[in-house]
Amino acid sequence: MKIETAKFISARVHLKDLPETKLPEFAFIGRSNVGKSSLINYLTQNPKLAKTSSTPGKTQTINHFLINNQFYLVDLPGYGYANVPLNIKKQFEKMIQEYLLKRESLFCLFVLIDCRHHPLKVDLDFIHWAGVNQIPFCIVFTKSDKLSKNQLTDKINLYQKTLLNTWEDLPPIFITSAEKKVGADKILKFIENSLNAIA
Ligand SMILES: Nc1nc2c(ncn2[C@@H]2O[C@H](COP(=O)(O)OP(=O)(O)O)[C@@H](O)[C@H]2O)c(=O)[nH]1
Ligand SMILES: [Mg+2]
Repeated sequence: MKIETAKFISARVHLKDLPETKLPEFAFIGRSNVGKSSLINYLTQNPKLAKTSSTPGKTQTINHFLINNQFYLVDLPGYGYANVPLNIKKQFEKMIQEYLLKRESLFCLFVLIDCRHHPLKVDLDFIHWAGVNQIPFCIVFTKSDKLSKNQLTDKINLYQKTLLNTWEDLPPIFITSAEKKVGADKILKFIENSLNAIA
């Protein structure tokens, strides 16, 4: 799929304030700093679309980007902050859960995982929550440029093995580097196939 247009539409906190739409949404979630905004920019070939930052916790709203007037990419706040007061953390969790559980136009969630990490409890817990709540999701490993090919294979095998301890099937898995421009083609193909399936 070719990205013709990518437009920032809104940054909102409450479900009721999100754009009214029948267009399908593909949302991005993961720990703060995992590379959500960078991936959205890479996918849309627009380095300034979503704000990226080396300081965790930059995106504190649900950000909608309209692509080709056909679907939305949605940048969600990160979960699993280290240095955020508990009440703020709870507020974020509520916002994310409300969106994921109630947004009717959500078609698929991309759960981003930094490929350098061993499976982390906060990610596994989130994946478990998504699975139990039947939220359709894919796993996207980010920052693949940070590992050698062998290291990457080992990490992903370990992750799959860990997930198979709990789940019978694995979700679709993508490997990406926004830095070295790896993996957008497969994600865009997945989105294209999804749109064709709905149409
Ligand atoms: N090496 C490398 N760094 C990345 C990659 N993607 C993002 N980053 C860096 O990771 C940091 C956080 O990225 P950002 O997209 O803002 O993460 P977010 O908090 O999940 O939205 C920034 O310093 C990015 O430059 C990648 O594929 N490779
Ligand atoms: Mg971000």
